[in-house]
Amino acid sequence: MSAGNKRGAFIVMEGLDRSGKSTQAARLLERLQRADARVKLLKFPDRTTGIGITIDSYLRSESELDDRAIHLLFSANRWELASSIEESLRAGSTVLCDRYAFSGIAFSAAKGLPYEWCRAPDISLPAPDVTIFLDITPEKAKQRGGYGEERYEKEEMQRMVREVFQRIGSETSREQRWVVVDAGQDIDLVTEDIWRIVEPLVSGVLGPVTRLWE
Ligand code: FDM
Ligand code: MG
Repeated sequence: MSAGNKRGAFIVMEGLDRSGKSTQAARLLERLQRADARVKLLKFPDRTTGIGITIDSYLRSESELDDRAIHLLFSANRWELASSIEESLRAGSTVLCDRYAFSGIAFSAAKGLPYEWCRAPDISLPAPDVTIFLDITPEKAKQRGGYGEERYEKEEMQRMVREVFQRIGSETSREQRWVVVDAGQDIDLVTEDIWRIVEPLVSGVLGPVTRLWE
């Protein structure tokens, strides 16, 4: 990163299950490392923390939890890492995040919880400088070798999740950019589209870290 009062960029990748998000995040990490040594890759849920272990057990259907309780745990899992995200950004690292608060809203609202209620606990989290939404139809996602065993990996659920993601995108402010990438195209073309969005941010961004929906 160049000198001056720049901080690292906060980049979030969102999308349906099997949209290629994790593959693209890994490719982007590699490319960022070549362009700029300091980059951190995070993934939510972070299944390694105490809260994350509870979330993991729920997602694998090994335990049951009230819809609101699990929603708040997903949010708490972000809050427990929020200060370290801010510190990394201020120290000049690029932070790349595989899922964030937008998944929190999309999946819980798709289950029928009120949209505004779902958004509330994530208000004031560090806001991404850009969110890249890897858009794919649920039909096409399903063709990619089918879904795994986890809760939510069902076509009907994914269809509703996509609708909520589209609402989030339409309501995101200009400063907190939401960029849609066609994830149904050839994998290398997706990688190139993502790089075009991220490359201008590699040298860091000016101004303080903003907060979600404030
Ligand atoms: N998920 C993820 C939620 O329901 N809420 C959240 O806040 C987050 C971050 O967890 F089905 C869902 C989305 C997905 C599942 O995600 C696990 P990964 O990316 O497949 O591990
Ligand atoms: Mg998954």
